[in-house]
Amino acid sequence: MKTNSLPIVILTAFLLIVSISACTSTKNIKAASVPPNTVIMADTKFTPNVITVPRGTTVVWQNAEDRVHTATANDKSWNTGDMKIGERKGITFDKPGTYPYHCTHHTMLGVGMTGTVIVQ
Ligand SMILES: [Cu+2]
Repeated sequence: MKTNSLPIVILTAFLLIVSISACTSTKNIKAASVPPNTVIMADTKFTPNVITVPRGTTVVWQNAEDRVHTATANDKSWNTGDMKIGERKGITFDKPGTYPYHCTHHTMLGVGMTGTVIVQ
């Protein structure tokens, strides 16, 4: 019995290692292909969490996971609305300032999925 199950254990371990390395390389490709002034929505986080841009820049939010997210100004002055996986939406910032925002679906009492746009 034990001798027969050994190849299965080895095969399972091999497949596990292959799938882990596949995940790692996918992440690397994603990070390398992110355009400038883009905030990725993944793992229920905004990445980068704080983005600094010159005035007149269009910041693009890109949802990279299968959860609906929004980027919504805390003062409600701008809002991407609901975004599904693969969607990209841009907001143009003409006035210098600090713009804290959040996802309406994953924030409670100001804690959770939050970010900041700093316009210089
Ligand atoms: Cu969200």
